[in-house]
Amino acid sequence: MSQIAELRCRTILDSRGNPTVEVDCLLASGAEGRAAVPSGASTGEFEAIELRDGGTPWCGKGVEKALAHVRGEIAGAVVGRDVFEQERIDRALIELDGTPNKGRLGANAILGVSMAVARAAAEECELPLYRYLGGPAARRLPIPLLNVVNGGAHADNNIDFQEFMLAPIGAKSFTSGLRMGVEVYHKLKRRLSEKKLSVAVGDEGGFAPDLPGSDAALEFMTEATADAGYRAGSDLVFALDVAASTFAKSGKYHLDGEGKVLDGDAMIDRYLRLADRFPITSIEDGLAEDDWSSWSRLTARLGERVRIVGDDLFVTQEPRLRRGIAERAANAILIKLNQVGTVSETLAAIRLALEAGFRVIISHRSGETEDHFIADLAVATGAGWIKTGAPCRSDRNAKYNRLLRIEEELGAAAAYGPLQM
Ligand code: 2PG
Ligand code: MG
Repeated sequence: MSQIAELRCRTILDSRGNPTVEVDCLLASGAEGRAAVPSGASTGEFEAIELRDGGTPWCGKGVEKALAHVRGEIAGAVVGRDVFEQERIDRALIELDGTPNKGRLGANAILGVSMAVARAAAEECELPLYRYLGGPAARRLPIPLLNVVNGGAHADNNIDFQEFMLAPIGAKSFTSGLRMGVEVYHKLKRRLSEKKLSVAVGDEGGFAPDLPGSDAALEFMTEATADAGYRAGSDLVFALDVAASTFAKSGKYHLDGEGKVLDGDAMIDRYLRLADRFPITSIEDGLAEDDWSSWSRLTARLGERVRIVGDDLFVTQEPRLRRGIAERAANAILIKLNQVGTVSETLAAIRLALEAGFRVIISHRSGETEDHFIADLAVATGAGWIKTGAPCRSDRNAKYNRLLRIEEELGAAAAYGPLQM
């Protein structure tokens, strides 16, 4: 009865108004699971390939080819299988695709099916997804990294760095941590308005004003934290996603907003200065995805104090993560399901990272849907950290709201934050 009977799929819209893949996995028992695939803007060069149709419909971003693969070849390989065999199903899809980057069938087609299979399996045994994926001991709610100032490829302002985040590390629970972040978010809005700066939001719900530079964004966040009655450094700390690959050209970093061109070492010096001035818990993609030697220098100089997070550097893929561990290129990894394209490979990357003592941050994409799979994934793996935008816009809050419900469900058993900070 736990056999997969049918796959259904369709185009739905993501938060940027682009089409994306949604898949339903129907079982012989009548249980079913549904999943939707997110999409990035500052996409890493080494990510699995999202198949888009090209041409004029949907401005070239249609996903009909990916959907046709789900209905055709993928259904052929998956229908009739036992839904509980996630790893074998994922392996079969990887082999069916036959390319190293899932470019033939499309990582969007493959991931939609992989996630829908996991959901259907959880439904089949009447367990919440975090319990199905994480087992009876899963009880750890993540610390949210709330992206309250948006720049880079996620906004049309002049800020070079892509994300400025608040992390309520001093909270006792996810619910109270989220509340602290929300309070600071609203105080920040007021501060920006008072200075006649824009409070229009970027792709991830954070404010996107024009500012003189990254220091100014962090100064505003420090002030807003105090306005809300909290201490920056103990109640809340800050995190950055620089997304440096988006402005790196031939070994140089072009900070157009600030009118500067820096080399890897000058970028590292800059992070040291920022970390001296502000309580920064992590710096993601501070350097470009192919600048491995600078990454190792950054980790050597700052890794004791600050988590150095590889996103575009690792693209949730084990081989790149293994290299990063060996070369001490980072000490943390950002996890995105669609960078690798299956649930099993994502879980394997998380396991490897945790074994290596890396911090693990489960992440959304800048193009999201109402799907909140990653909230359950964060609890299932006990990662202890999640980044899913500002506490604003329903595509972002779908994840935070799901975590509120999970915390309620877990009751006294719930824990907040990672086992090791
Ligand atoms: C990132 C992500 C999510 P995108 O760089 O970490 O914030 O952005 O999905 O555009 O790659
Ligand atoms: Mg990133």
